[in-house]
Amino acid sequence: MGSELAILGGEPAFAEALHVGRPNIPDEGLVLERIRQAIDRRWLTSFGPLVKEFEEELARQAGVKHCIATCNATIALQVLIRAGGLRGEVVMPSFTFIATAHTLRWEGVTPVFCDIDEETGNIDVAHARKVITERTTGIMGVHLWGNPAPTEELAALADEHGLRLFYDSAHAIGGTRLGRPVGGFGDAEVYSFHATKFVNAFEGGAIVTDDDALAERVRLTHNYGRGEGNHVSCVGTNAKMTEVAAAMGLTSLENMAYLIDVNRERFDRYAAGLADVPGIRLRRPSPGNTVNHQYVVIEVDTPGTGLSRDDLVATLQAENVLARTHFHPSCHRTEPYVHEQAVSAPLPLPHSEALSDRVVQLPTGTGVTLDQVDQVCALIGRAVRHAPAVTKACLA
Ligand code: T4K
Repeated sequence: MGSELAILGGEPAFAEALHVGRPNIPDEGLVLERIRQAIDRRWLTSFGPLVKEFEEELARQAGVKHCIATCNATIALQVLIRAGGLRGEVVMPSFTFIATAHTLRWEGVTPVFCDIDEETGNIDVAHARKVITERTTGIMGVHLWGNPAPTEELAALADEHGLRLFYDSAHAIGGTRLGRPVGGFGDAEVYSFHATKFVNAFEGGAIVTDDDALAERVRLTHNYGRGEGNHVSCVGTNAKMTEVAAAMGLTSLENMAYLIDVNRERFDRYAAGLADVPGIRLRRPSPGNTVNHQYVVIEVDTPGTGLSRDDLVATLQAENVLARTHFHPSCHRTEPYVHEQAVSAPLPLPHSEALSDRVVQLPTGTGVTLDQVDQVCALIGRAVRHAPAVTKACLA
């Protein structure tokens, strides 16, 4: 690494981009063998043996009776919202990926945004309580960056008001709360297996639930409303997972323990490398939680660093470190919801806004070496030490 930061005129530290979200390829040989077997069987989609095996393993791992695999998590959320009978308004945290809100809107439900606890990044249950109205039919919790939400408090709130409780668990497979695995909380949870996710199926999702009746409606809804003998009993869509996706997903799932170790090693290395950088804080799982460490997230405290979050990101990107700022802006500051404040966000959401202005995601996973983690930490340290010059360069 040269001595001058690229943003100040030096050479970029990395010749090739270091991505956030580089897929983990579990065991390439086994993935290809499974795909070859699927081709040999001439059974490529529609409840094939690999999808069934993947579903069984996901349900076992979550400690629930049912799993329905889907083509992605966005469709899985839509299917669950419809099959679960959500109508009117649903309370959800604003600080999440836009898909959580859009899937409700797509199903004709109004997402009512509530604030988060900045420490955990998850829904502020006291605020959620305040935005419940007579039109509310459910709560959509999110385990942000894999850190499980306050599931006990949310269950109590949902019970008190007779609401459905679902979780968008797109980030969270492999995590636990108070010793219980993610996947078994609320009435149902939804995983994402997008290429960038901890368990990767190219694209994919799944709904896990212990509720027999809900599972049955989800199964119908994700297959055109058709059940036994192709009898159609409700409106449905095509949300099925393919065998190719399941080949990757299953192999990825089998490697989960190894992938958690890889991620944790990188997380610990970031923790050591950033410990003495003023104004930079590495986010950690909440007490009682374990996570898959797929997301390495730092917070930039500008009074401490002398550098804005966006200028730090620009500095890293100039070095070919493609740091990201998910989830900025929060959903309630995004179209179309930003123009519907009276309905979807009746109160200000200062904590969502503050956190979304401070966070940066850094590269991790099998695509990033420990040496590269050290280099990224060194670049962040150097950017902070040269904050006035970096700020000036970013203004130019
Ligand atoms: N709920 C939550 C809380 C979510 O975060 C998401 C999705 C969902 C629901 C919906 O899940 P899905 O319907 O996707 O299953 C990405 C992902 O598409 C999305 O899955 C994810 N969350 C969201 C946070 O980010 P993009 O468009 O910003 O990322 P993308 O695909 O451009 O990739 C990001 C980086 O990863 C790139 O810089 C390059 C790298 N990459 C990506 C892919 C796909 C690779 O190196 N190889 C690859 O194959 O949305």
